[in-house]
Amino acid sequence: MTDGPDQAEIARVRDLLGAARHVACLTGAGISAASGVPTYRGAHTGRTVGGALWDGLRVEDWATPAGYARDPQRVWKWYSDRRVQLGELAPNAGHVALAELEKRLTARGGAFTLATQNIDALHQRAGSVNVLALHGSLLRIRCSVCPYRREVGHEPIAAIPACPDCGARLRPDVVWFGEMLPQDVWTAAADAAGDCDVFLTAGTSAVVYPAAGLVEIAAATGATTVEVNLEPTPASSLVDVALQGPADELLPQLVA
Ligand code: BJW
Ligand code: ZN
Repeated sequence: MTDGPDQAEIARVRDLLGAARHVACLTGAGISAASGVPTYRGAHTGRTVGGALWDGLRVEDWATPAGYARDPQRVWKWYSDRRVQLGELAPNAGHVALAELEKRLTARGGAFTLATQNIDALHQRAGSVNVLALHGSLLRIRCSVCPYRREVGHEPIAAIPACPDCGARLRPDVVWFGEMLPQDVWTAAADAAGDCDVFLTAGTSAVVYPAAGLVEIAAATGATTVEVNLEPTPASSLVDVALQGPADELLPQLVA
């Protein structure tokens, strides 16, 4: 347990969530930090690596189509290693709390939409159902050229496979910088942000767009907005309630 926000603030958010008709949520790497998934930037707890520098590279340097074209084998191996590592990790209390919130809301005729920037599928493994994976999935690969895609498991894939349909190089089915988010997924997330009465953002540095714009959409359309993060972010000055602390401790308190 950390010092964290005072109990009155926690109780206020708990009441808001308890009375909401539609809760929409945006999560980022910070929610998976307690599971051992490294974050990309920002503060981090002792349990994980933060501000990730992988193999000497920053995410902005290699998570681009140009980065893959420059050194496909290195980038491919990096994704393969992460997929293997993910197989050894499990959802934490933060993921479980959001799955529980969805269950409660739907049981009383409400709605819950979870837009996540994470590619780790830990929300789904924790039991969340209405999940919008804005940046794709580590557990899917696709063709660089044609529509071919397939699910993959946690086993390493050493060599880059060729597309069975067109022969082109396969790639991770994730969204790199400069690429569009899947249109249907983005539209559903933006619609939810515009429709919800409470918008909860957790564990994101709120610097990568368009995902970071969801809280702006929610605030502009009158939702009460709540942020849970280890440190202040660009979203903190916009939200109605900013709670500082680890998501795996705060989210269970908000949903209790
Ligand atoms: C805890 C915690 C604990 C730690 N508890 N908290 C305006 C200006 C300049 C550029 C742009 C702009 N608008 C758009 C762009 C381009 C770009 C962008 O946003 N760049 C910014 C960096 C400026 N966006 C894009 O390119 C996007 N596409 C797009 O805009 O399409 C339209 C377009 C097309 C063509 C041309 C132009 C426009 C696509 C973005 C794709 C992002 N992809 C990645 C990689 C995915 C694959 C992979 O992982 O390998 O997605 S980048 C990386 O960042 C990843 C994440 O999903 C994403 C966001 O990171 P997130 O989740 O917020 O994590 P962190 O690490 O940043 O933050 C963790 C936070 O948690 C920290 O604050 C910690 O304090 C906190 N924390 N432990 C609670 N226990
Ligand atoms: Zn193909």
